[in-house]
Amino acid sequence: MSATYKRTLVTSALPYANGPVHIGHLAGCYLPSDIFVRYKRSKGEDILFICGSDEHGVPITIKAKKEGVTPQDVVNKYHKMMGDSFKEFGISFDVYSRTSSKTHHETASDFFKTLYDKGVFTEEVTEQYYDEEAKQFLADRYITGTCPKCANPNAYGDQCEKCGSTLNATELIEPKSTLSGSKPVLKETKNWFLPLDKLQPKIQAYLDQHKDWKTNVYGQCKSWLDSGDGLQPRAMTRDLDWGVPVPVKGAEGKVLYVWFDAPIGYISATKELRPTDWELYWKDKETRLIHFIGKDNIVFHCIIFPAMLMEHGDFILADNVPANEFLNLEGDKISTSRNWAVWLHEYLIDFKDKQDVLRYTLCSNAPETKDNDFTWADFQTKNNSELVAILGNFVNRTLVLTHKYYNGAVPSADTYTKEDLLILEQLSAFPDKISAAIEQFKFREALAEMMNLARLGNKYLAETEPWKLIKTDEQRVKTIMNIALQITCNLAVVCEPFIPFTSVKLFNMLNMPILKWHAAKQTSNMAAGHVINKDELLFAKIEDAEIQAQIDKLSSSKAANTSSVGSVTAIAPSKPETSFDDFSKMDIRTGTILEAERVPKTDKLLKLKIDTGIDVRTVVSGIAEWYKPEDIIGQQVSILVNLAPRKIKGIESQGMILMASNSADELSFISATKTGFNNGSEIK
Ligand code: B3M
Ligand code: ZN
Repeated sequence: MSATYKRTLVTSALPYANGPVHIGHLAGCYLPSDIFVRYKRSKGEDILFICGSDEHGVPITIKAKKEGVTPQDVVNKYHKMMGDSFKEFGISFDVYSRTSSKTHHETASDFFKTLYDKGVFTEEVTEQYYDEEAKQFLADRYITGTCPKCANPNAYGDQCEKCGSTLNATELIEPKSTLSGSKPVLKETKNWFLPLDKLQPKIQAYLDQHKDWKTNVYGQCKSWLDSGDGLQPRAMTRDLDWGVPVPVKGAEGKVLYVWFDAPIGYISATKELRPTDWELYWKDKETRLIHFIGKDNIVFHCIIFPAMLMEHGDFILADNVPANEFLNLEGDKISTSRNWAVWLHEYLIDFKDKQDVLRYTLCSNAPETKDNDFTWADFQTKNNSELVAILGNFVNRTLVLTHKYYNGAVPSADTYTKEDLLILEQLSAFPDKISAAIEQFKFREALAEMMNLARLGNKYLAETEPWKLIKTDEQRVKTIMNIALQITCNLAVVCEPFIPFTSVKLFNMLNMPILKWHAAKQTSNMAAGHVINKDELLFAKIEDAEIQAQIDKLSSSKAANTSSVGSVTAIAPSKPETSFDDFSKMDIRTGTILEAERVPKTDKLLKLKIDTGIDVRTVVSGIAEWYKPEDIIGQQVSILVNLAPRKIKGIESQGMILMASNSADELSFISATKTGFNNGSEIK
C-alpha cells in the first residue's frame, strides 16, 4: 500500500439473504473486516465499512420455492435476521444495505446501461439449458452437474465450490435441473456477455500490480488466467424473473446476472450511507478499496468486478482482496442443508453475552492461509485457559488489589526499577507490533500479540508479588500497581478490535473514557489519584456440560442426516392446517405392483400395473430415477385410488402412489404393513 491514501473503503461480501448467519460466515470475512475497520477507526483514519444483503440470484428463488413463499418474503425475513446477528456480534458496519433497494436497482441498472452504451458487451444468441417441465431456463444454481475441472458431482451451473472454478452451465457434465430433477434440453436465447477473453491483458496487468496479495488469492487468480484457453466471455444477463431487470430493448423478461449486480451493491450502499460525498470513496485515486471475502468469491472480486469497473471507467479498483479459506466444524464442512453449523442466533441463546468468546476463538483459529477447524473443545480451552486464565485473571488481580489497597484510587509510581523500565518499554511497543500484523491481514498473529500483553502483565505480577510485598514495602507496591493499571488500560485499547464488548467493560471498570490507539503507546494513561469503578467479571469458566450439550446438538443433526436417504435433509415446513373431512375424502389403499415398464422417451416415468384390492389398474409414476422396473415387481405400495384419472404421455393414469420425498427430491416407497393386510386395506 502506498502512503498516499487519504481514506479507505472496506467492503465485506454481501451474504445471500437465504438463511441465518453461521460461524463460517463470521470467520470468513465479517470478523476479519470488523477487526481491521475497528483498528483503523481507533487510529483515527477515515474509513467506511460497507455491507448488505445479496437479495437476488437463484439461491433466493430456490429458498422461496422450498419454503413455499415469495422471494421477497425470503429476503425480508433473512435480511432482518442477518442484520440483527451482525449487530449482536459487534460487526460494526457503517451501513447494512440490501440489493432489493431502489437505490441499488437504479445504480446497477445505470451501470449496465453505461457498459451497454459503450459497446462493452457482446450480444449473443446461445443455447442455454432449459427445463421443459418447469418451463424455464436453468441458470446458475438451478442446474447442477459434474465439474469438468475437478469432477465434483455437485458443481453449480456458474461455479464449482470444490475447486473454485467459475463455470458456464453448458460445461457441466451430466447436467441436471434442480427444479425437476430432469435432464435439461438446450434452447436458444439472447444474452449479453462481458468479453473477458478480450479483457484478459488488462486484467493481467492489474493483477501484476498486486503480487503482494495473499498467496491463496493471487494464486487462484493466476491459475484462472493461465488455465487452458484463459478467460472466457461470461453472460451478464439471465433468463430469470427475480433480479434487476435488464435495462435495454429486447431484454424483456431478463434480469442482470446476480454476480453483475451484487458487487455494485457496494457502490449503492455507499451512496445510501453518504449521499453527498460517496463519490470520494469510489472515484478518488486517494481512496484505498479493500474487499474482504471468502475464497469462493475470489474470481468475482479479483477478475470479473474489476473488469466491470475498468470498462465503466469512473471507478477505482480494489487495492487488496484479503480472502480467507473455509472454516470447518468438528472436522466436517459446514453445511446449511445438513444443519451442520453453529448459528449465531442459537449461540447467543446458549451463551448469552459471550460474543467475545466466539470472536476470540474464531479469530485465533481463523482460516487465514488454509482451511481450519472449529471444535467445541477448542472453544472451551480458548475461553478457560486464555480468556479466563490469562486476560481475565490479570485484570481481576489488578483491580481487586487496587480496591483493596487504595480504595480504588490509582497509586502514584515512585522510583522505577530496571525491571519496571523494561516492562514499560515492552508495554509501549505492543500497539506497533499489533498494527504491523493487522496491516498485513494477519489477524491471528495480531490477536496472539494482544494476549501476550496480558501475559506480560501476569508475569510482572507473578514476579513482583505485590500481595506479599505489601507487608514490607508499601511504597514499592504502589509503583507495581500503577504499572499493572497502565497495562490494564492499554489492554482495553488494543483488545478493542478483537473483543470490543470486553474493551467497553474494561474502560468502564477503569472509569476511563474510551482511548484511541495512539494512547496505548503511552505508559501513563491512568493518572495517580484517579478512582476506578467496581470490578466485574470479564469471563466465566465454561463447564464441560455446556460443551457436551453443543456436541450432542451436533450429533443429533448428524443422526438426522444419516438416517434418511442421501445426505441432504432440509425439512420442508409444514403445510397449512387441513380438516379431517378433507383428509377423509382421500381413499388411500394398500396395493401391490404387478407389472412395471419404462414409459418410452422419458427418463422419469414408469408405467405400473397395480392390484389395489378393488381392481387392477394402470398408474404412471415419476419414480424411474430411483427404481428400476424389474426391481419393484411385488412391491407393496400406498395408492390414492379416487384421484381423478389423467393422461400422462398418452397413458391414462388411474391413481397415484404415495412416496416419501427428501429435500434432494429423492423418492422412496413408504410401505410396511404386517402380514394379513390384503391389497385394498384402507389407509387412514
Ligand atoms: N452473495 C456469495 C456468498 O454469499 C455472494 C457474495 C456477493 S459479494 C458481492 O457467498
Ligand atoms: Zn471443480
